[in-house]
Amino acid sequence: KLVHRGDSSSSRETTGDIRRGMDCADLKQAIIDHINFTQARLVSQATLNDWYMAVAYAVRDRMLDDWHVSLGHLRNRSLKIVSYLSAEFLMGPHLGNNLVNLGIVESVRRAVAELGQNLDDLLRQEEEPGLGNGGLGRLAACYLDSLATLRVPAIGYGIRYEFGIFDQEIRDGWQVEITDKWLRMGNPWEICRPDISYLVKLGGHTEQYSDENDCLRVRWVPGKVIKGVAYDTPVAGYCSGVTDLLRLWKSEAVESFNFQAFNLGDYYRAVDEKVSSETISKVLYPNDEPQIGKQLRLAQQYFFVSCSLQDMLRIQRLRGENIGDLAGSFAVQLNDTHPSIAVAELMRLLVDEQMMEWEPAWEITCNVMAYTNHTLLPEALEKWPLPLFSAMLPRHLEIIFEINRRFLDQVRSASPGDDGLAARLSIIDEGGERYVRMAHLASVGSHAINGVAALHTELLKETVLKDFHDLYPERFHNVTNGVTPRRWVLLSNPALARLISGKIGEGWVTRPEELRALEKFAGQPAFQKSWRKVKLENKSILAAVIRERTGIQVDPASLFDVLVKRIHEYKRQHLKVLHIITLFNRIKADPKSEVRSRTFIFGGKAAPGYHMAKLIIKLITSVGEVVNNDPDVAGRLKVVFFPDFNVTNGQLVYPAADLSEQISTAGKEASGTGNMKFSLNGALTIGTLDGANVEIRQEVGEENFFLFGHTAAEVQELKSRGYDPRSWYEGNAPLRAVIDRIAAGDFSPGDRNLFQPLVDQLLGHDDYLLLADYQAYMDCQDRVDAAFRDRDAWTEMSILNVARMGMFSSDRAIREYCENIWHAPPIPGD
Ligand code: Z2T
Repeated sequence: KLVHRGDSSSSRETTGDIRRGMDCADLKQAIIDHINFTQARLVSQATLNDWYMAVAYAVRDRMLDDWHVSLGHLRNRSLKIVSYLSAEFLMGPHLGNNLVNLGIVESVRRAVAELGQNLDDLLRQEEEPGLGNGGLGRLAACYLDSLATLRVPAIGYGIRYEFGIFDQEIRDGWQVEITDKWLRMGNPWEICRPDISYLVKLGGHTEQYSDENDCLRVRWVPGKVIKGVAYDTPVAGYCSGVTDLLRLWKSEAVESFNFQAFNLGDYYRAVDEKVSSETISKVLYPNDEPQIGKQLRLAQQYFFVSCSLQDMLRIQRLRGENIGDLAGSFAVQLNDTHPSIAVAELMRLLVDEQMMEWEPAWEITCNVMAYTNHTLLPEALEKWPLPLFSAMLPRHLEIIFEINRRFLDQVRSASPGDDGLAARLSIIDEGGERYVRMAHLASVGSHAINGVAALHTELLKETVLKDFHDLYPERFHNVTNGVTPRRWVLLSNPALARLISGKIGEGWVTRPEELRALEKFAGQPAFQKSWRKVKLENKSILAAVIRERTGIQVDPASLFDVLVKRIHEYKRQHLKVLHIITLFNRIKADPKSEVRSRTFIFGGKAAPGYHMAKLIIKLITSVGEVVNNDPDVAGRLKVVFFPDFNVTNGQLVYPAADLSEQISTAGKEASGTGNMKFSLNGALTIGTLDGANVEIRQEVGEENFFLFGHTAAEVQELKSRGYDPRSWYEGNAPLRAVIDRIAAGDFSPGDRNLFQPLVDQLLGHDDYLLLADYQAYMDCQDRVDAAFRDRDAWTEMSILNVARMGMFSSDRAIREYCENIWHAPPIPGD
């Protein structure tokens, strides 16, 4: 029960009871209370999960004081609230992160130990909320951590998927998808708020009517109404005193009105309604980049956007402010185009429901919205066929037509006669089947548009959004992505964190530019030795887990060469496979040839419908099967596919890597964020000039980065000249030997043609230029081998990498958003 603290010296209303106690005795009592009264178990009967739940609740209790104060600031009119709209939040396990950010790891560890439990065992009990596909969802999570750490009032708005990203198992070398049941044991971190709920309309038609002033207005008569209920999760900043809010919407049926009147038929219809309403937030679409135009996906997007905007209007009223001043209270960030229907929905709420005139409503909308683009891949740009769109959102289509009409009028008056330009800029794609282009809607309706790495932003301005850049150059910004050093170093690599803090103090956690102070120890033998010891220990821990999950025994002394990310042709996991087979061929040609010991670790999920990606997984496991058991290889090469790569497993993998593989075709990876996590943990990067690799290399120094491959400009040039992969194949004997071995079925005994589609793609089209980058990649890998032989020089490079990674903290990125895009100051104090 929350008790008002009767302390007149404090105007803060807090919980004021013992649930704030952080000392060991308080924590122990709190945990036991939760075993007894929340889990309803006797301590003697408690399961491991009961202990986890009890600790989680005890920790959550301790977040509430800060949370109440922070939520109070949402009503402070002088503060702007950042409203981060994202279809995905890949938060990862909460318990460990909250312990780190509250600064209570050691006290909770002791309390738990005194109760006869082991904290690490309890941490492993948590099922991670996998409410995202990959980089985009994880970025949203890192940004919430930084917003709270920087004391910026913020709400992350999204969907409470009942089933997040599938769990991956590997059977017979193939990916098998298992339903993610993360809520199975309950979720101690969320608080259901049945009183915070909104109605969301779908389908139906529109009607015109005259209001009391004889103004023509539009009414949307929906075919169906559903309800969104808020589920809140506190997000604690790192030692900042601020706890922000992640608010996820669950869809429910509206209570059937006229309850007494229903007959049996109505009852069953009501049951069907309930099921179909709850479907909306049922499952995350597991596709990362290619968009799939499914109706339910559009319903999900509209559902969470409408709830979130209605919630913002409610908060605006709570603040006692006018709806007309919305842009002074909120900065809405659209995480890619997934929430871009917000532009039309805010217009509808303002014009149809708040009865505002079009022009002021449009000004508010543009001032509130900002749009982040995360990809240049044409197949990933969202567009919705007009019939599908108008069937679900008839009013929004009218509003979009009106936005477009006014927009194109301006375009035409600025560039008279240029019909091509108007057609290219139009929100509606009219070249054949008609579509709503969501990136255009987001760009027209936002005051700021940003890419996620310097190269990406430049390419965005030159290609996908070129016409918009010509029209509105001042709207364009770059904000290079960042990752939180709290989860990705402090929590996942405590030994490294301790070593660093022992040398330079703990300031680097929030001021990572202080890591530069490590530079002067980079050449020091004693420090290098400790550095290597930490890395070796992390590799041993990973080796044990690999053994347990795959049965493969790997040598922690070997070079750990790691490629973990979603499986996609543009990310070129199969280029890495070509490298492995090349080494294998060298050994088979001469078993005594010197091939250095390496462990190749792959991880990542393939979209269930992406057959080539699934075949690449099968290729990796099949090559592993042959290489790992070959007597001539004699254990020098080990190929591991680590199943179910997710946040939890990432925390284990990044700290154990020697070499980070960032080998996408230049111009294709918008930023990458795994590249940052590796380098922050002391891995050296082998990579192309793509995404944030460019800036990482600049920061760590080109002598500390293994660069290879065609540049984005060269890729374009090659393609425009008519790229012919077969000539690259024919002109390179080792490459030919590698491809021929795959084509001959050497890795697919019993099914010679298994990998034929892959071989055909490489020799026929090779859209991602593997063959053109092959030789450069092999040569670069040979340089890696030579460098790894010199242990001290390698260690020095590793230390310098960490020392110079400060700019890739998500705190830096969030400061840039706050200053350049949101104009949102922190909460004063502290
Ligand atoms: C995604 O994770 C990314 C881009 C998308 O475009 C969709 C998803 Cl689910 C629509 C990734 C980019 O591929 C990656 O380069 C980037 O680092 C990440 O978003 C965060 O910006």
